[in-house]
Amino acid sequence: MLNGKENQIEVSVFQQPKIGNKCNGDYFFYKETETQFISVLADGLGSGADANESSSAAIHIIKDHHTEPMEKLIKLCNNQLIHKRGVVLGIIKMDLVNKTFELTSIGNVGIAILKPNGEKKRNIPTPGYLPSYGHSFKVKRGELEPGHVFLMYSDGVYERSLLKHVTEKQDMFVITDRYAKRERENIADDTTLLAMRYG
Ligand SMILES: [Mn+2]
Repeated sequence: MLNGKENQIEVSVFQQPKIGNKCNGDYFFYKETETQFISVLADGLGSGADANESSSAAIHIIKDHHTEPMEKLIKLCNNQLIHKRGVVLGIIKMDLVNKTFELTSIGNVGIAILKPNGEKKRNIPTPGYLPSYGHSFKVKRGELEPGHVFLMYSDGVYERSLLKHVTEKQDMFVITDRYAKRERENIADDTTLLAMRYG
């Protein structure tokens, strides 16, 4: 479990490999600068070391170019993965100057937004995975409001359980810790859950 308040975004992460595996095929990264916050989650198809090779390649290329626009990041990632095993991917970018966000998920990486008014909204992913050819990817954009909570998770997370119990008022650590305690014994796939609050 990782957690901490870095400047404007409070982040907590729960990650655990599939029961019986040592190596996690999910890989994530997040970073806050003065002008932006970015978080990325990649889930390599399959599990274990082969999956990890692809998901870590995807994360590293985005890490090296994290200030580039969304479309460019996806393109870089796509090029990096040609001849490798595929990944599904989620990216959330927050513009801390203009107070806007943009996000995308490709394949089954879940993203949900909890608004300060209690509304919960699941993002509809673009079907498929990377690498892919000639595809366009849906990018969702919106205004960033103080108190906005973003959840991003791999398909090892039991989404119904997560969304049923979570509220926008909880600390990020509480969200990941309670999920871990409820579901730790039922981890059927590599699992990563990131909880992030702005403001
Ligand atoms: Mn998975």
